[in-house]
Amino acid sequence: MTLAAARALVAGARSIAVLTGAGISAESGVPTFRGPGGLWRNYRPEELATPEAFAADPSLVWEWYAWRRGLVAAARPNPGHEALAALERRSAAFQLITQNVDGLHVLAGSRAVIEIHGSLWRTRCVGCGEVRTDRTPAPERIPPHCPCGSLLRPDVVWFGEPLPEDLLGRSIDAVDACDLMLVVGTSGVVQPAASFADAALRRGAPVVEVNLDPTPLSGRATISLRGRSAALLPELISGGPEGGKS
Ligand code: BJW
Ligand code: ZN
Repeated sequence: MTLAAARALVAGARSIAVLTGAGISAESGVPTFRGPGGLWRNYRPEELATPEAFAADPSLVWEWYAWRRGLVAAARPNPGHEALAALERRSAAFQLITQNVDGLHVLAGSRAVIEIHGSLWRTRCVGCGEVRTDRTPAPERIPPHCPCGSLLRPDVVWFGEPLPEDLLGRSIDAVDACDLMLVVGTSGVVQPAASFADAALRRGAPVVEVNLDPTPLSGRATISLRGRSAALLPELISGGPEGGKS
């Protein structure tokens, strides 16, 4: 019943904004941050994803990122990523905003993707600021250095750091323009992404949440679907031109 109502919202939407989090990649074998499997060598992600942790022990933080790069390099997009790529192809206006740094949405064929927390596959020099693509599963030396002699860091957004202004602005524009928002696989506790759904709801746009577990958004979302995104997203988008066959 709720799934049917959510499918009708998706089928009738003209402008869709989607926010994804780690849960959508969980079924590709990429660990989430919070909950089971989120720990690495007994560290909580919150202890590692900070500028302070990097300043104190860049090798430790790089070893965590090298481990994650190895997992993601072996991972493939799952039917959840693929369903969102298919939804984009048949939508008049569509913007995917992801908090994930794994690049799996692009690999699945999504084009309108904003990676608001950066990418595992880029480094940034803390000295000269040069940003480079680096697709090696692990840096040759840990911690890696720039030719200018300074340390390289992952080009991601850590706690206490601002999100890139242009990406945040484009994300807010998409949320402000949408007539439907999907929120998939995020615990909804990390700002500013955690506020996007409320901005859509305040304007009267319906918000459909897809998550294994309840989140702070669940009580406010127009429809909150409980289950695995790799199973629910293909169901949710079926009924349109690409999904009508099932
Ligand atoms: C499934 C599933 C399946 C599982 N199917 N579902 C206002 C109020 C309070 C605090 C703040 C505030 N504004 C800013 C802050 C501070 C801070 C913050 O939000 N703190 C809170 C935690 C309290 N925010 C920041 O610091 C941000 N910066 C900022 O706002 O700057 C302002 C500023 C301006 C000017 C100068 C200086 C500063 C930056 C936040 C950066 C977050 N970075 C990380 C690391 C990125 C790099 C990396 O990946 O290593 O981003 S932390 C981590 O959390 C990562 C994620 O993108 C992010 C969100 O996690 P996500 O995706 O929700 O994952 P999980 O694990 O939490 O949840 C998974 C969900 O999936 C669960 O719900 C499961 O149930 C579900 N699930 N399997 C469906 N199969
Ligand atoms: Zn440099």
